[in-house]
Amino acid sequence: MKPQVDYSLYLVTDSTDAILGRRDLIEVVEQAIQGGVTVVQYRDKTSGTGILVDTARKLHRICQQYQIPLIINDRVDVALAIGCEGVHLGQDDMDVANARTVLGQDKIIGATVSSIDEAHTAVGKGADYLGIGTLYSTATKKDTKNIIGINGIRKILYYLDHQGDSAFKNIKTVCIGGVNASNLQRVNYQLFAPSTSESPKTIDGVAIVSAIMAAEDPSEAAKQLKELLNTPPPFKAKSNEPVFWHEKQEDELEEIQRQARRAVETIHNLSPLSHNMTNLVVQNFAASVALAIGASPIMSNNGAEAEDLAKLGGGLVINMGTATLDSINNHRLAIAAYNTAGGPIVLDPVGAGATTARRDALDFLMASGYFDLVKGNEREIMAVARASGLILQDASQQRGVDSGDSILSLGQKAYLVQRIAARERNIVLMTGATDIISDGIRTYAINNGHPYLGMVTGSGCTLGTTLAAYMAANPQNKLYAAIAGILHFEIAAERAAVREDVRGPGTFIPAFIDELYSFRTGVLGEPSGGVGGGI
Ligand code: 3NM
Ligand code: MG
Repeated sequence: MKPQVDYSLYLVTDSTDAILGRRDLIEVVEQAIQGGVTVVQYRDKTSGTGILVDTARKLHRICQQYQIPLIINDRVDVALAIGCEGVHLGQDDMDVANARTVLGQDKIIGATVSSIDEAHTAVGKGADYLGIGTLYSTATKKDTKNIIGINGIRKILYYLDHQGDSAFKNIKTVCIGGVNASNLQRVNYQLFAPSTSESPKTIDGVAIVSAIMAAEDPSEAAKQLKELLNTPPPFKAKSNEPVFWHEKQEDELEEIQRQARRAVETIHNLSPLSHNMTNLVVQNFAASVALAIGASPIMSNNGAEAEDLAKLGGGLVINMGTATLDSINNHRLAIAAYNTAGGPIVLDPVGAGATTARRDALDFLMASGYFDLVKGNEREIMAVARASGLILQDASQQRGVDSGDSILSLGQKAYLVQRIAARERNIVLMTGATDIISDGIRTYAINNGHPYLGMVTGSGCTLGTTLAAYMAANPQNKLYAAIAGILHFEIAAERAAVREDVRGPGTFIPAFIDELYSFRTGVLGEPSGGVGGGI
């Protein structure tokens, strides 16, 4: 009988000086098992066959003691010699079908895959599980051929999930490459087959070398990783999971209004920090808007400060307005800090489709962390769709940071927004005359706002400031919090625009700040344009 394997915390060993050092492999593995590792792969690229067999036998004894399966990397002969539970084969090793012939039906055969083709072949030849990677570049394996990131792994999961054949749908998967305590929860959360179905295919585990093998205390390290695996990531810990909405639309609108009123009050009561990493042009305006809505602004582009700031319980806005190597590195540090602390991050991919450098920056940022909300105009969201792997290319080159002419219909926009959100498991907002917001399940159109907003510098950026504060103060339901933030912002704009003292965009700005301010102390009225549900 083939053993049932729990792939959740998959230890891959390493006997090199850099990782094992002078410690005893068997002891380190035993400690890791005591910490909670669920399966062990003996990986040793340098020892001779005699030592391999000898060490594998010792490892097998320990594994058997704890009833943990032992898998041998590369060497079918070694696995056969010691009678352990299986092998793991790379693309250059013995082919899965041949290994099956040698080992028989009861052994576990895993295969490393980096592409849909490789996954297709490995499953077709009868692999029991796939090690999908390389997720992130890693010092542990320098000759990795393909770093495919979150997106690459999701594509493979999606492929497996959408084959008619149950062998594909049910194949077990682990990801490998650069997984450690700082990214494990996010990686686990982001790695699923992007789809709106209620049970999309997910990874079954994470394969780890250095974060356990090189740890000072492998048992403690494994224990910590296991705990992280079993708890939702900090940015989801406080939130309600999205639900499939079955209520009638009128009830839904009432509920949104009720929640929005509550969110406005919460901002007022909590005065959350809105941490802005933004460009020089809008810093002053963003700080004024944050104060006016009742939040507490901080303008800091220094990534080194982010860890301390993230602990204050606020939200972060990353504005890609000036995408330099320096700014991107600061953003990376801040993303890690907020993902760890759990505070919401709003990504504002300003002009993301305009230049190759900005596209690269967007790819880099989206690969380095989780964004609770991504907001942008039509062109920017199309660039996000490309970075997310949803479309191959933006439909057109963006000229400036302004939106340009619309090329998508309302329905197409809603579809795109919803699909990206479902893929990223976050919230996506496409701004425009009609704003479209979705958490991948629920999608709404909001018709508030005023054309003056489009005539003043930084209105988009300061909406980001507002959304970060709203989500930080209302983490239990970030979609409603974001809608409340949009309504606050846009209804204030409507009120300001019709004031007698406002004669154009110049006089609009101070009036807008006044209206943002008075709005928060009042009650959220009927949205004049209305929130439409059920797109
Ligand atoms: N295989 P760490 S990456 C053994 O991509 C191995 O196939 C990889 O080590 C692949 O957890 C890798 O220390 C090393 O990053 C993973
Ligand atoms: Mg190999």
